[in-house]
Amino acid sequence: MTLTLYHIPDWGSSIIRLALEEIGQPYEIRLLDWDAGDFDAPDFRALNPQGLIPVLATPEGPIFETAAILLWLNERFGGLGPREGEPDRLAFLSWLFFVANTLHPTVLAVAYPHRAAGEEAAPETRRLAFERLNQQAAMLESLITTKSPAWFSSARAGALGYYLAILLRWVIALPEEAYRFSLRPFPALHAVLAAHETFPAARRVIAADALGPHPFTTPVAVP
Ligand SMILES: N[C@@H](CCC(=O)N[C@@H](CS)C(=O)NCC(=O)O)C(=O)O
Repeated sequence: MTLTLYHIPDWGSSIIRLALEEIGQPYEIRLLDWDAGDFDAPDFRALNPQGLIPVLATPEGPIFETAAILLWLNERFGGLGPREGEPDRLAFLSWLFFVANTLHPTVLAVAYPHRAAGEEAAPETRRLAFERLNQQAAMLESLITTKSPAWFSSARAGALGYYLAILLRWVIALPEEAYRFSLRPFPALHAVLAAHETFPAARRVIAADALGPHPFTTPVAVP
């Protein structure tokens, strides 16, 4: 089966690259160049009308949206979380969609507040989004400490860990120091992300995408 990931290192497609390495499924990388207009090219828009990555081309057709791709990979190949009929499936689905529908937009509002509300409202939008991000991280901290889910743990890699690893690295390394997200108040989440840095599949993506030595816990700030 040929799987092709439309990709730019350290963009959202790195989440899918981590998942593909984790399940051990061969894949090809199609590198895109945003400045060259690749995202507006008709053949790319035919795959995802939004003109966004990640997109995964599969023998069944293209699939876009991070959570949809993670879920499809898990249904098809396993290894990223509980599948239909397996224990704790409902909690896994709930938290995966919490990250996709709630935390992901919050991260984007912290990183790019002007997109959500225009330049004038950007400072207040960012301040409120930063508060929400910390509340949402507290929910994940509580999930780990009270439920110890096997699919979101230091013991094994999973869809949720890799999804969060890339999202949170963007805001930990935010150029604006006042709104840099810190893992310090969230030791259990820190431990899960630290473990995800060490898994062999992650090490391969960290090298291939040049993400740096401790990319999920202490990413280097992009100037
Ligand atoms: N909800 C989408 C968000 C995807 C997204 O925002 N992708 C960004 C990169 S991380 C992108 O392609 N941006 C290109 C642009 O804004 O032109 C998903 O989860 O797949």
